Amino acid sequence: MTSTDLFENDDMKLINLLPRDGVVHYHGKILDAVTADRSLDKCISELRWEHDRAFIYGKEIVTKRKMAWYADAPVSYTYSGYTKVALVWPDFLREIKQLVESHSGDVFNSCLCNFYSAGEEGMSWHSDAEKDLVENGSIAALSLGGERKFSFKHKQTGETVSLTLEHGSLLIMKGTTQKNWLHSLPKTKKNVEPRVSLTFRQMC
Ligand SMILES: O=C(O)CCC(=O)C(=O)O
Repeated sequence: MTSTDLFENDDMKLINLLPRDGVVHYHGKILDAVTADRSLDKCISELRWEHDRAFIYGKEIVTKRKMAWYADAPVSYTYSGYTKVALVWPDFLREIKQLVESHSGDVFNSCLCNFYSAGEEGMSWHSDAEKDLVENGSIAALSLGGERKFSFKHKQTGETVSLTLEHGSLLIMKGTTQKNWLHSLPKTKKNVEPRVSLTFRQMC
């Protein structure tokens, strides 16, 4: 996808990547290469990463990928059977949040950060429709580091939509996307650079 493919027409209205039942806008690269590199380094070295834990079919899973969670206040967030307590934003992450808000027009009060050190780390099909999140709210994902494929699958029809998330790019999911579509970051055997995603969210 090139930057001209992102827009529907000369009004610079972003194309909805989903054919129905949700809205996904890919804004392309919103950070220049130097800023994206610097942001990636800061995220890797300064965020408080830990392996994620989940209960799946009654079994505890510890993920290879790492996560960190930040918010306006030390609120708690429950998903996959675990409750996590947020840390308060470091300044550089708050600045990235403000930039993302200026592109999306939405206000975010939390950020779930994911760190994939290699292609064998990914995230399987899921939707982000937990009760702690605003219903039909926006989720804005800023990607830093190695390019990875990202896919959507309709919960009823099984139809899929995929795109490549570039270094410094922004993807926004909104409306009924989480109700009707799953998304995943597939694992890959390709030699890919480490990647961080900053997923800014709206908590109740
Ligand atoms: O790493 C990504 O871009 C996707 C993360 C994701 O699916 C999530 O945090 O729900």
